[in-house]
Order: sequence, then structure tokens, then C-alpha cells
Amino acid sequence: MIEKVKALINKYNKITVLTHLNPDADTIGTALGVYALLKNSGKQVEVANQGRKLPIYLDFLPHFGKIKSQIDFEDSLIIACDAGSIDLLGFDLSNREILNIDHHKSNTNYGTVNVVEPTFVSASQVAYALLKEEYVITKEVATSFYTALLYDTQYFTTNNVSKETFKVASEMMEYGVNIVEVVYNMKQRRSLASLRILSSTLDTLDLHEDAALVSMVCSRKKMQETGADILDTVGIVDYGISLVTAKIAVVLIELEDSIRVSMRSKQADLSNLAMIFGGGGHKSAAGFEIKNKGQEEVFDMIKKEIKKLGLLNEE
Ligand SMILES: [Mn+2]
Repeated sequence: MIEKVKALINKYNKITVLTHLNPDADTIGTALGVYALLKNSGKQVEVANQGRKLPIYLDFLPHFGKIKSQIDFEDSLIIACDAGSIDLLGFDLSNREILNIDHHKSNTNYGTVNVVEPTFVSASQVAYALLKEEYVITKEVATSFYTALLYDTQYFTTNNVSKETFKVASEMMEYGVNIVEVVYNMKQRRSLASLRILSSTLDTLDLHEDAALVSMVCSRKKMQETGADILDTVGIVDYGISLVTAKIAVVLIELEDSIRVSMRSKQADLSNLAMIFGGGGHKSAAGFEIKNKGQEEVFDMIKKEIKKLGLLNEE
């Protein structure tokens, strides 16, 4: 563990582990792993998420029920997990020291100490590499870290997966992770609303630029009809990019007072595109949220930028 990180953690008895808004399995898994590991080391630890709702399918993770919606510790060290910018944490963190653990290329290095590894497949891989020498990795910790890694690599299918990824996964198995149980919990416990909204969103699939650009709209009306919330829409965009001709896929999700845009690519770098609109992400998976505009207008803006950046020309 780098000396600066060790010194920062040792300065504090109380630690607040934070996850990002619209939480996914990487931020939650990384945070719960860090939570368990520091708690076992004798620290007072809390874990929190500011925001809408937690993905309930992650309720099999150890300590999932401990995730609060507010910060109770006043003078704690903040450990941010998988959050590319401080806004994504959703809390007022002025005058706080922050350990920023992440793997987003777009990370703004907002921490007191920043451990950001863009070549790592998940924030949990960053946390694991950082903390394994100094702390005990229990089965609980490894289960959370492994789940995060499995999710962010889409079950070892993303193009950043390497020998190292499998090495980390096999180390997790040695700590006792039940990989069958994890994958069952991740893949076979979907809500009915998420299947219904998937179906109605796929119906809107539209093709542009010789079918290299795929768009879908997840309307407010359909979300209300199906009872789906934003978390039920996670993963729909991956169906768009699965089309043989697709180079970029975009899903526009109509929320109460904004449009949430989720994008995928095969080759093109989307992280810069997302940053133009105030968002962020990775090369092949990025997104942003935009207020006071309709979905058609938002899509036109995206299309214009995609052309300007020549993103459909990249092979
Ligand atoms: Mn991540």
C-alpha cells in the first residue's frame, strides 16, 4: 500500500465509505469490501449512498443492509469508491479529507489522495491491489470485490479483460468466494418491471448513419406504466451495441426533470463525448444527465458531436 494512503487512513479512527449516485455493483461491491476490511481492522466505519434507490439484487452482498442514506460521522475520513467526480457522491464534503479510489479515465482527482487506475477493470480491483498487503482479505471482502469485478467486466466480456483480471478472480476464489452463488444473484433475480421496460425500450430501437448509430428511448410514460425506475434500465444499452452494424449505441431515459443518457461503443472513445455534456465514464461505456431539454433535442446534440469528433469513423 502506498505510504500516503496508509498515513491518511491511520490519521483517522472513523471512516465513511461512499458510493456514487445511481449506484451500480462496482461502487457498492467496492464500498462494502472496503467497509468490511476496515471494520475488521478495528476502525469505526460507516457506508453511505446519497440518492434515489439501491439496486436490490445486490442484497446478497455482506453488509448490504448497513448502507445508509446519510453521513453520521462528523470528523471521518471519506473513502470514495468508483466515483469519477465529487458531484457524483451527492454529499457536501467541504473540509473533508478524501481518499479517492477509482478507475475512470475521466476522474477529476478531487481527493486528498487519489488512487485512480484507468487500466483496471473495476474500482474493486483498484481497492484490492491497494489494500491487500496491509489488511486481511476475508471471504466477505472478496465476495464484494469479486461481484464488483464481475459486473464491470460484464462477466469477463469487456475488451479490457486480461490475464491479470483472471488472476485477481482466481485469488478471490482462493479467499472462498462462492462464484456460483454470486452469478445466480447477479443474473437470475431480475425484477418484472426491468423486463417490461427492456421490452418496450427495444421496441423504440432506431438506426442512423447506415445503422452504425443505434438509439433507443425509455419514455417516462412507459416507466410509469411498467413501474420501472432508473435502476431497472441498467443494461438496456448493451442490447443496442450488440447489433452487428452498431458502432455506438445510445439510450435516452426520460426522468422526472431530466434526460439520462447511457452510451456504449465497440471502438470509439466515449469518455470525451460524455464530458462535453458534463458526464463521464470509460472508453466504451459512458453517460451523462441533462436538464431542460427533450429527448429528441438531446439526441440531435449527441449526433452532432459524434460526427464532429469523427467517432463513427474509428475502426
Ligand atoms: Mn466501475
